[in-house]
Amino acid sequence: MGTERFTPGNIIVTGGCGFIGSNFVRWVAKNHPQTHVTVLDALTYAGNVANIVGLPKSQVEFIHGNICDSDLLDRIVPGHDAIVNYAAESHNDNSIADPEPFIQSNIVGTYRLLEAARKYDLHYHQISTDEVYGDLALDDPGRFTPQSPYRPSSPYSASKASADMLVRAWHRTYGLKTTISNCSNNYGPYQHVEKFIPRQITNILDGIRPKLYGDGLNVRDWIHTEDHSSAVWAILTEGRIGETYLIGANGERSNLDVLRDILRMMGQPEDAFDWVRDRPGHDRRYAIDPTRLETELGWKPQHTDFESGLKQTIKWYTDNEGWWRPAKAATEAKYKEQGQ
Ligand code: NAD
Ligand code: TDX
Repeated sequence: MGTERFTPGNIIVTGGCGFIGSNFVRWVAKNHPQTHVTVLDALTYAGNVANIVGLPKSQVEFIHGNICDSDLLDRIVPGHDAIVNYAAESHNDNSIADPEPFIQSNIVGTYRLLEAARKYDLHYHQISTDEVYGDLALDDPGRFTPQSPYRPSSPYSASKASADMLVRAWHRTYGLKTTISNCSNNYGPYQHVEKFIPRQITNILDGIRPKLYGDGLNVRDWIHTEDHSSAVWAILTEGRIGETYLIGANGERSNLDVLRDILRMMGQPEDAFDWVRDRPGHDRRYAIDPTRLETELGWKPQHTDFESGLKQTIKWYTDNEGWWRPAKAATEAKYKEQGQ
């Protein structure tokens, strides 16, 4: 416990051009320059190579490809010592409108990566979500723990739960060196404008009223994406093989409170938003108990002041319109069709 027992030299980070994966790539490049990173990303609507530009070419290599492509995996996996799988379709609303890509990327893709890790004897870390545990009531004193039963609600969370089950089976049956992390809601720069916080910030910048689902009392447990990255590194290098670690930073807040914070910080009246149609099957509350991560691996979040993290995030979207502008109109058109 606590002592580093796996020193990754040459890792594959799938989905490394997305929001959280690219943060991990930048984090590793900065904090562990001795580790080489091969980014494998299909560049779906959510992937953007701009998220990893400027990193040293000697340390970070980009390969454009799909995790479901086993021939490609046969070509690129040998010579690496770990796969960290961030690649996934990640948006609940999209999974409700069209589940098929979620089954392919999240389940079949994980299966192909596990097989490649088995064939070439690599460590395998699966990036998962707290949503596999379903939801909690607002007045439930409990939080999710590694013992919580799987109870996914949406096609997205069911696909992530399926992937976790495959990872567990590959560990138990084939002895693959696996770890899994289930993290709560991330926020920070480079998040796609379809997600709650960036959608509302960019709506306000565009003079569109923010949109709140249902009664707005749903609770999410927010963590800054940098803290997610440091936790994944701790688990990859020091975590017990075969184990699951929950990642969270005690950041429970209702959507209504977060939206009011954003409105206030952007100089708008706190009621300057629209109530819109609720998400079908909308999970009520997520809450993570990160005790195992803190006590076994000594991990602690650095970004513990949500208001200051939110302010920095608002500033980043305000200063980086060129990054989000290309995705904005199509995202809002899709929401309009869905009545959201
Ligand atoms: P994202 O949608 O921003 O990025 C996903 C990335 O994966 C994109 O770059 C995309 O091009 C790539 N990708 C998708 N399908 C692929 C495929 N078949 N082959 C190769 N690349 C593919 O997602 P995100 O928010 O950064 O989430 C990353 C991971 O973290 C996902 O596994 C998600 O389930 C998990 N997660 C997200 C959160 C959150 O709050 N966003 C919380 C917990 C866990
Ligand atoms: O316009 C909106 N209005 C609104 O009220 C949007 C886009 C969302 N919401 C609500 C729905 C949720 O209660 O805000 C909350 C957050 O929504 P999302 O950003 O879509 O995130 P969520 O569904 O909670 O899932 C996120 O966290 C867990 C990530 O997208 C997942 O990939 C991750 O697994």
